[in-house]
Amino acid sequence: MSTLAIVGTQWGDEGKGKIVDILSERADYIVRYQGGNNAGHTVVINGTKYILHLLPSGILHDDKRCVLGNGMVIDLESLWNETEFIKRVGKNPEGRLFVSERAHVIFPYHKELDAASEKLKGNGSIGTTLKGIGPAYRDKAGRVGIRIADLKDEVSFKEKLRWNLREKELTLKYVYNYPVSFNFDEIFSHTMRIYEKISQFVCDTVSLLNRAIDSGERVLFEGAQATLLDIDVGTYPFVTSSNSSALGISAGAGISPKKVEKIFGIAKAYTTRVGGGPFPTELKDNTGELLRARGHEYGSTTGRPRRCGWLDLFAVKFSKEVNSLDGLIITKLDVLDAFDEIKVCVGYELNGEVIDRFPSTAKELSQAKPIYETLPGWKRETTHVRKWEDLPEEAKSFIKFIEDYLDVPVPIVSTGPQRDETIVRE
Ligand code: 2SA
Ligand code: MG
Repeated sequence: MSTLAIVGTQWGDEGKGKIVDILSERADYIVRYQGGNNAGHTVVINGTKYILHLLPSGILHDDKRCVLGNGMVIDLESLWNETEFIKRVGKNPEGRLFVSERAHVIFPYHKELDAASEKLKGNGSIGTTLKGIGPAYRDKAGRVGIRIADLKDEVSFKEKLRWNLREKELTLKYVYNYPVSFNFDEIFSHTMRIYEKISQFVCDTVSLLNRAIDSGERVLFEGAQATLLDIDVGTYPFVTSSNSSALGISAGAGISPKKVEKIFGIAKAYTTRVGGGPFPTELKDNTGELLRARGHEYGSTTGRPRRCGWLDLFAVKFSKEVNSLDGLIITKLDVLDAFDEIKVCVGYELNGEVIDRFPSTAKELSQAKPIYETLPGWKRETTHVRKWEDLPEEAKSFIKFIEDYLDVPVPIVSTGPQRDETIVRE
């Protein structure tokens, strides 16, 4: 058996796209198991930037098979657009893209509900990507969702769609005071038109993956969003609506937890968050601005500026615990090249006391005061460094500090967006 998972350990945008792209070399299958087109995975190949929202980052390798698992919520139009996009850049998805017929479909009413719910929450809004993710998962849990497999049977699909349109119109009007009327014929025929285009990719990915793993093929699971955005262990309610830590792999890919062999986390050398919710190490000053500017920290799906702050190792330690990490990959080390000194959060104080566990509630987390260690900066460019030995001493000490604090090895350090701007330690 040879399975490996990559998960974010912060609030997303840790650089999973780049790392999955590199590790895809050693995989036969690359699998997404949760979320939908709220993700924005950036891969840079020979200077060209590709942003993927739905397709696994492995799709840019010609010979790799890619799976959208049963745990995902899929906007069919976005899927079709993305397959067309990769065709335009010379990649053929045919015969190597597999979309679970058990995955749920995102409909226009999910996006309307997302917007209506955010509007009603006002200042307390979550800051979602407005892609309809939460409402689609809500329908799944409420057992009224429409799955891709439902589109095979037009009669029953019509019935389910009719019921949903009615329910959503009533909800939007009476709960949210946000009246919208949906055109059944338009939504039905549009969905069927797109379904016909993507139906060639639809199959039973649960059997496919179990058989692939059982026969020794190498499977790489690509987490989207991150552990602190996980619906169960993240900073609820400021989370996404899926298990975006390693906890979601088994359910979202339809495989036993016994089949996930190794789990690597990814952390940026600092921290970012996009959307609302507590963020103890956030910097609303020039240092935060500098991190944003140097790290190009803008949402790759929505373009929103990301909130920036120092590396919160106390939070990453919680992610290490939850995911039982075998290693932690550090990305965007080069963003710190410009700083005289670098702060790292090693604990929190809550109500005047040092706490020994990561808070369970957003309220506690918003009151937590970070405890920092200050490390010397290196003030030298690391982007072109390819070998561990060639890193400045201070940069090596920074990485070693992370390893010691978390008691986990850092096998890979990324110093730029390009494939080769990567240090793989022996
Ligand atoms: P949603 O849309 O229901 O999943 O939003 C719920 C929360 O989850 C956050 N979220 C994300 N955080 C970081 N990166 C994400 N992907 C895009 C990117 C986001 C973008 O790569 O930059 O472009 O804005 C992502 N997707 C969801 C979201 O901000 C909410 O806090
Ligand atoms: Mg992203």
